[in-house]
Amino acid sequence: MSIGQIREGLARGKAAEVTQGVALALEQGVGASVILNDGLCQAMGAVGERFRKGEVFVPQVLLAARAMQRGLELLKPHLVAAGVEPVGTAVIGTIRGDLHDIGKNLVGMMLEGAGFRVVDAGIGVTAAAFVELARAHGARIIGVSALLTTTMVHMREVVEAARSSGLDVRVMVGGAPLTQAFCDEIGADGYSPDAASAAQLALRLIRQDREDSAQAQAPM
Ligand code: B1M
Repeated sequence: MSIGQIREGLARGKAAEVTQGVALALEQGVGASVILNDGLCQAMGAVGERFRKGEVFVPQVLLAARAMQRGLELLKPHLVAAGVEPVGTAVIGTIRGDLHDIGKNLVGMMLEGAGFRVVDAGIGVTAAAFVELARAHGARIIGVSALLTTTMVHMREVVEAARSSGLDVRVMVGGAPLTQAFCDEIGADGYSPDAASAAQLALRLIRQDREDSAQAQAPM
């Protein structure tokens, strides 16, 4: 019932209906990841499909996106575990030319849940800005999101800027049009298809770095 209300509310861009549905589902004991995947993400996917077919237009998509953000705000405390010891800092952002930020925000929440301190660089972020923020905050991870086939190409610039900066930072990429093959092609350190696996990937990259430096310091 409440999941249906969430989907319908999101499809119609009604933030109040979405937040009511989310609150009700939480009250009924429905898991946050079920609400996220079966409710919010599924409904947003359907909106995207209708947009692609020309059945709805940018203003409706924008309303749906706002409704989704409100729903995510309610879910955030349930997705992010409290009191986790920070494992490192991650700078996240949406690549330059791209203003889609819902997926990026979700990745940020999951990273926080996995124990990262997250610095959100926002949308339309240049390679230089990613690297400067990583330097300023001592970040070990730069997470770059892209939702457009026309902007994903700029991700290569972030990888190159990170490499030439001399910083000890790993670049991970994600977003609907991306693939592992694209990640390999631009030389990024990792790709993940969704927010939950993005957090696992970030942890793996950090652990791998620690193991590498422990091996390098071990006596011969
Ligand atoms: Co836009 N849009 N949009 N849009 N929009 C898409 C992406 C599109 C696929 C719609 C379609 O045609 N079916 C299409 C892109 C086509 C393409 O490039 N091949 C498109 C287009 C064309 C456009 C405009 C050009 C439309 C126009 O103006 N004519 C324009 C571009 C503006 C710009 O960026 N310069 C535009 C604008 C907008 C709105 C502003 C209206 C709004 C964005 C609002 C906002 O973000 N604040 C919007 C929306 C909402 C969408 C759709 C409908 C939904 C995106 C979304 O939030 N999904 C989208 C269609 C779709 O995806 N089905 C569409 C929910 C979110 C949770 O999923 O972001 O994929 P997603 O994130 C996932 C994974 O991808 C992954 O984890 C998340 C969840 O687990 N992930 C990562 C994401 N980042 C990651 C980073 C990681 C790891 C995983 O590591 C760092």
